[in-house]
Amino acid sequence: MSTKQSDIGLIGLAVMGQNLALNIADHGFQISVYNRTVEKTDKFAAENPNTPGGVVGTKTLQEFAASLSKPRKAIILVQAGKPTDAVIDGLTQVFEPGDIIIDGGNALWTDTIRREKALKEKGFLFIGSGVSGGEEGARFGPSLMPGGDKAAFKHLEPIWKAIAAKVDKKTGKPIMGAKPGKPVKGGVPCTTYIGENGAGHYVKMVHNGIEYGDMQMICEAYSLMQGLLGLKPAEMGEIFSQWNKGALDSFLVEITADILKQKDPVTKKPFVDVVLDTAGQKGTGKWTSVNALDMGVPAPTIAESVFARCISAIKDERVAASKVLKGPKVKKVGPAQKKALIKAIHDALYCSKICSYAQGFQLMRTAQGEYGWKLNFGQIAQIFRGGCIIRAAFLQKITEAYARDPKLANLLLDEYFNATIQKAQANWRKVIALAVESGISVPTFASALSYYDAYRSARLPANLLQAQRDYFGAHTYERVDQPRGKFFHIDWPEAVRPQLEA
Ligand code: NBP
Repeated sequence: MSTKQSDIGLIGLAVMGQNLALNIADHGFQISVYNRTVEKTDKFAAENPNTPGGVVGTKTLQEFAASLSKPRKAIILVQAGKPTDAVIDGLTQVFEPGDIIIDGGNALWTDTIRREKALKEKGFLFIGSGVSGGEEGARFGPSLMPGGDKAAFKHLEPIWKAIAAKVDKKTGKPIMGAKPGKPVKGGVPCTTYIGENGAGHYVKMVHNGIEYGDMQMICEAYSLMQGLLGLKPAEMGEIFSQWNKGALDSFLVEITADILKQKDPVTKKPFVDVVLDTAGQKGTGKWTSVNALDMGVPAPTIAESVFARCISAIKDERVAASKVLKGPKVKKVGPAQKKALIKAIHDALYCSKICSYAQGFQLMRTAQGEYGWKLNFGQIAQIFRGGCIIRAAFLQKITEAYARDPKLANLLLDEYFNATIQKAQANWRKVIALAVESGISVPTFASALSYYDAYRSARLPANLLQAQRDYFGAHTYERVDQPRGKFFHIDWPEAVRPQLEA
């Protein structure tokens, strides 16, 4: 065992912890590791004896704490919720005031706010950092979204910058090709200090909500190509590969192309055809949608992507309903229109994606007011460009939009996104109309378009709604011919004259 004290420690040697520890060691930092089940620690340390920085296995929290240089820094990568609290409690027994605890799990941001406050009272510094990119990202470069004590982050920053994904300074494209023991050199790291207390975990949560939207939108494009054009998976795989060379260039489109071209090893049928159509979820998409409802921020496309998973999960009910509930015949599109329809589906996907991201960034914008954070949206889009699941060329456009106007009220108002939607919206509408006429469910495409149409409406039918509320509940209403903030009520049903309320 090393006599040198470690630069950092990590607790939780499951998939994420093991990979992040190796990433850190690859960058020349000595890391101490600890896991509740000691055998995992022993095995992990034994399997990785020669990393550039060195891995030090420790069997107790006391030994773990004693092995770290001061101020001690410990990353927690255990199951979110109670296990994280249990580990924090343990660390406070063996750490000293001034030491830094970093939670890299998928914590609910309000838990992070609570933990930071409680730890600060005891003199400990706390960072809640989103870690995105799954196993592969953790190993070779995740997108890292740290929030919490800024001074404490200074101690973590060199390590976070070293291990984060890197993108090319000019193109913004991820720099790939890291191998065990050989991390990529140069490039802009996909990490930046996000904001105080729970800001990092909040941004990670919204990232996941956006990810839910992206995935469902891609599924709807697939469903339309299958339903309207009768395309086979391999052919659709080729189309997604083509799309990945243009505006839709992204990790999720790239893996979709691979998946659609994949054959089932057992039956040799297209792999997607043998996968059951029921999707699971772990909760971050739901958290995003619940928070949107709590704050009154319209994020319908993200919420629809969560509901789409929910309806997929009631498979037996759907199978039974499919035998009873009738819809229209699918309007098959002939070969002459094939190319144009594929282009239209591409455009529908791109426009819907713009709306979904507009909603995600609106959420963050409102949250910063709610929680007193100062978020830099251009930088947030920048750190999403590499390492994480939603990495995409498109994010560069978001960074540029916020560079043009850091106070941009909604991404839809940016000149690039506005012009893009102007150009593509006829196709977007055509695709949704065809889907509706053919009885193909496209919840995220349709909700994105509805969001767009509502956002660009100077007058919505909420006038009638507010009148209904005044009728049955005396909820009062504002008038178009009076200043905002003046409320009226009329005595229903024999209303004669508006009467001023207090
Ligand atoms: P898991 O979420 O499956 O957690 C397993 C780890 O938690 C093991 O090391 C386990 O120790 C430890 N643990 C548990 Br469970 N209860 C504990 C307790 N009471 N005290 C101490 N340790 C406890 O691991 P993961 O999939 O690697 O994810 C780690 C974190 O990263 C999670 O918060 C997750 O949401 C987040 N995340 C995961 C991904 C991903 O792709 N998997 C991506 C991004 C973020 P044991 O070995 O003794 O059981």
